[in-house]
Amino acid sequence: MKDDVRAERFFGACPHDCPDTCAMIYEARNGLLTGVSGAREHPFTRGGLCVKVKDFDAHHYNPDRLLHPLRRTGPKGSRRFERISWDEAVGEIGARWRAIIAEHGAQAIMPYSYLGNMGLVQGINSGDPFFNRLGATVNEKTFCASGSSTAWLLSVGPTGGVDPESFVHARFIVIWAANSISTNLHHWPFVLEARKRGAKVVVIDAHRSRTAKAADWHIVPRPGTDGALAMGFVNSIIEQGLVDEDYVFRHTKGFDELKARAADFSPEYVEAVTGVAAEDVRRFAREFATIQPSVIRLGVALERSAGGPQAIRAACALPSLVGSWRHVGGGLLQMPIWEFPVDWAKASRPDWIKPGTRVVNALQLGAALTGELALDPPLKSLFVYCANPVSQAPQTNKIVEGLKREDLFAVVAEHFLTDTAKYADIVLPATMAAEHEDVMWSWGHFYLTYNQKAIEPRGECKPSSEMWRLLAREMGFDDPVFARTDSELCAEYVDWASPKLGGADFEQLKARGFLRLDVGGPDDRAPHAHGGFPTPSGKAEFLVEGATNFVAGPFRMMYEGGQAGEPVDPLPGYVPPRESPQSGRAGLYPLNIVSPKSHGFLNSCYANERHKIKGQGEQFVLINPGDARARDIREGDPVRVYNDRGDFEGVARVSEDSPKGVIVATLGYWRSLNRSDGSVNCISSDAFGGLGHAPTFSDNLVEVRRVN
Ligand SMILES: Nc1nc2c(c(=O)[nH]1)N[C@H]1C(S)=C(S)[C@@H](COP(=O)(O)OP(=O)(O)OC[C@H]3O[C@@H](n4cnc5c(=O)[nH]c(N)nc54)[C@H](O)[C@@H]3O)O[C@H]1N2
Ligand SMILES: Nc1nc2c(c(=O)[nH]1)N[C@H]1C(S)=C(S)[C@@H](COP(=O)(O)OP(=O)(O)OC[C@H]3O[C@@H](n4cnc5c(=O)[nH]c(N)nc54)[C@H](O)[C@@H]3O)O[C@H]1N2
Ligand SMILES: [Mo]
Repeated sequence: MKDDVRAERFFGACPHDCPDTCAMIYEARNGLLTGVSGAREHPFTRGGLCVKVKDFDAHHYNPDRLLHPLRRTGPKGSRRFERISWDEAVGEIGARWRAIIAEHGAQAIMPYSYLGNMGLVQGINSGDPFFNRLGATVNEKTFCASGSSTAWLLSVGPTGGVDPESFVHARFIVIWAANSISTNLHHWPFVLEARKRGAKVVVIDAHRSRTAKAADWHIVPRPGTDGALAMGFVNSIIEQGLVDEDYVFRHTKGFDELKARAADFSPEYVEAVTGVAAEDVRRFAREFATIQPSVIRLGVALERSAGGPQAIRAACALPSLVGSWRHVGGGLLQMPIWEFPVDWAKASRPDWIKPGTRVVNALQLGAALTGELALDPPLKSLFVYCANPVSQAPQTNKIVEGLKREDLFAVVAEHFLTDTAKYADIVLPATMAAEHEDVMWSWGHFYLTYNQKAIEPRGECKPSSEMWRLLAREMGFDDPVFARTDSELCAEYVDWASPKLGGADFEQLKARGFLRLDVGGPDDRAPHAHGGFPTPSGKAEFLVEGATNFVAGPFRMMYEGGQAGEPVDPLPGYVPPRESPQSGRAGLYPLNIVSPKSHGFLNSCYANERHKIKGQGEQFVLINPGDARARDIREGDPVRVYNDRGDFEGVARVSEDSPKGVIVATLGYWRSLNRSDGSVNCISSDAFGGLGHAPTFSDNLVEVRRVN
């Protein structure tokens, strides 16, 4: 590379599924990406990048990247492929699909996508217009924050809640089932700033995470028992006379009913269920009520058990009970997405879904592919993009069994030959973020972020948008949306007329790289100081009447219908885990497993890069010394974790960080790179948690053995 070529700078936006959505700067010379840094002037991400993307430029040049379309030549999963052209790939997909449609109808085809890329134009929903136009089965996506969102909408409505930047004004900060230092890194400085100003930081977590270690107080409930804990807080706030009666009277609905329900949750009962000392339940209630402003950051992990979403409803009641919302920095933070002026109707075209089109949930991919769901017509083709189900979805052995079906035509668009892509019939090479244009919303702050194309794609990689254009032409779709450029789509998928944009337009976003939504400033914004909740009653609803279960979440606009239908408990409460030491399975599988995010990976991204694996360490299994001793397991021993759904191997880390009866193995590792052909989702159940078809990743029993 010549030194005399001046570096060009471009606006970048981290495309990953992370609340932080960092504003970045790409540096390019001679058409090559030569550097990536954080944009210093961004008020939330402030120029910092995490360990995962700090060498994002090198990620683009990873020698293992897929650079050409591939066609399978060996048995499924054998990794034997031949290089083909895009014309051949698209032609073959078209031919196979036309045959499938003629024989079984278009619903025999299903897309499967998730947040490998969060961009509006290149990400999770980018294929919706194409697949809805095709008439394919609708893929319901409830991996993440869906149960949480259903609970949120029932409790407080689609409000952005407390600005994460307003946390500096809080005096009592509760981080509930989130490991911020690993998963929401750019929020942590706001928490530390609050602490410098005198705030107390409480972490409620089933194990001693990095964030729990850094907290002033770590409260440790048994996995999936948070509903009882939250109801115990409600009980104790009421018992100790700490209710803000004026706020409750003016701005909430159903206090008397909530009080009656909470009467069953004495601190002593809560101690028996959750393992949290009765005195700690009382103390938390007292401090949360009296040290104002108090605020709760609801982690996604709180939803991952049978009672998760009901626990979130109970937690949502707390700030209203004690009037935290009155203050700047007081209340609840779930996800700011509810304020984003994204035009989902344009981005996803739910109006193109023909009435009666079936919906298959992503968590049940294995059951759908193996025939367990008895789908008619059966799935004959699967198109995976921005997702890696063999690593990330539950019951992965069932998924692998389904992907091996000779009569399934599978296409995977990817950066790498992942544990999923290796089973594809056709592999399509996708661009990385510096190689395409996009606009990002965020689920962790109030900024819209622009991602400029900085370099030409490597090899024959194509952006998702171009892939849909080619497939639309192949299938004969002539709607104008399939002829738009990426810039046009970026402009079209944002609702620029929304008051949240305060008159800004796409040109302004392009000129600055990011735009703050017009939701009030973090130093004076108290969104519900005077109530005004966007619920049917206009109040925070402890009691909801006549509601049925529904799937919410950021992607609810991608289709209409497919509602789950069963009645919702009018009140928050405690639903015990499906799999707990009290359940029948415990005789065979006595340990609860929690499988949170890895510090060094982003879901399964980067888990194939040697230097990232080195930083993160190999798949470990955190086990309490007592549980380890009982199984003759010592630090560093290879161990096998198993139940009737499958197994995986890891290395034992014996530590009090895991409470007795709980093991922790973090998520993301590729099973093909692990000690055995297994990873943590081999053991997880595909059952839904309570509301919103939430996953149950924290609701699984296992046993652990030393591998000799
Ligand atoms: N480094 C990194 N950052 C990420 C990701 C990543 O893979 N790696 N993924 C991104 C994504 S997609 C998401 S959704 C977010 C998720 O971010 P978080 O919400 O932080 O989720 P997790 O890290 O899965 O789990 C957080 C904590 O919840 C605890 N926990 C699990 N079950 C329970 C329970 O039943 N009760 C209680 N009280 N605690 C429980 C775990 O012990 C864990 O320490 O992170 C995002 N950021
Ligand atoms: N046990 C357990 N399982 C879990 C969780 C848990 O906590 N525990 N968490 C769940 C949660 S919260 C989530 S969000 C899901 C995440 O599930 P997924 O979204 O399936 O996870 P990723 O590993 O991020 O997979 C994204 C894939 O998309 C690819 N990709 C990235 N960008 C692009 C692009 O532009 N185009 C294309 N075609 N591909 C791209 C990446 O290379 C990667 O292989 O996992 C869930 N699974
Ligand atoms: Mo997630």
